[in-house]
Amino acid sequence: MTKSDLLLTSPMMPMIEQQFEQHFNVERLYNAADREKLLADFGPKVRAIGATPGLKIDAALMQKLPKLEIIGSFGVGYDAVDAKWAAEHGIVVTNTPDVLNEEVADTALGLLLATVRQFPQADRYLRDGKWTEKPFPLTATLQDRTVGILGMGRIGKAIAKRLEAFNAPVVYHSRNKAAGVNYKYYSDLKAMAKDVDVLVVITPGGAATKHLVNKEVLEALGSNGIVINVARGSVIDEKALIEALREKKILSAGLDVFEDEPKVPQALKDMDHVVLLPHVGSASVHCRNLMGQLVVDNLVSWANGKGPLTPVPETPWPPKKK
Ligand code: 8YV
Repeated sequence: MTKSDLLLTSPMMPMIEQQFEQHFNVERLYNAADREKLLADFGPKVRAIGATPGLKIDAALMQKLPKLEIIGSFGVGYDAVDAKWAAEHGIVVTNTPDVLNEEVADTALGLLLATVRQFPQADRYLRDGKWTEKPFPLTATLQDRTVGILGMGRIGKAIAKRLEAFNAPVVYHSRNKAAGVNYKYYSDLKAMAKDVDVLVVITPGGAATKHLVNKEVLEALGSNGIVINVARGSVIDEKALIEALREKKILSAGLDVFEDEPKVPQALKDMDHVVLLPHVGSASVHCRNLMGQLVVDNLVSWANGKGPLTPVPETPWPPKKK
């Protein structure tokens, strides 16, 4: 059987690239000396893309690949791929849902506890030798807080389940009421922010959610409020967040994601009342292997004529004809 041509737009885990090599003719755009030449020579044959969210897969790129049929994107979030354009042109996009739910929910809880109880700050305090002078100052607690979750999808539900075990009342906001959950629903984000002490952001990124958490929402959260973001930096207006933190309009923030990763504003790094992580929500060996295998399985299943396993909602399988 002849192998299909696959374009790697950004580096992927070795276990992914090795399996791609077995099943496809692979060309690497990410280390091409002449990107345009590679696209001109190889582009007309490309039927599949392997991608990570690091590089935008937009109309301009897809237009150069007239035979493109499928994009296997690493991660549950696929805001870097123009899925609408892909759908209109008969191209299927796959992501890696479910396999990361528990890991990202674990990270969210870890980040929440670290932020509320200031564990990273306490660690720095100990290392700086300050404990021998006096005890670390008392901190805020999770035990008197109601948590508002922005986004009650698969990961939102896994976070809510954990919060129940921590005795924290949960409410949520999403575009529509989620089926099968009994937590109080707010159709209005600002109204929810007013009623809670913690806002956990776990809604997809992209144009539809850009800067959903803005100045007004942060002000509604109030001076005891804590923001946790394990979704996408774009969901929060980062400038407004920095302003709110600086002016103590909210208490603190725990952030795993940023608007212009891996660049993090110096203003945030200079603050001691925030906890900052380098986008590690799903970054365990265990979880990343599951995600990587799902990227491979999607493309191999497609190449074997059985269709992809987890196409995104915008591009159901089988696709409409180009
Ligand atoms: C990954 C993520 O860190 O799945 C996602 O949407 O944000 C994370 O699990 C990311 O995809 C890796 O680049």
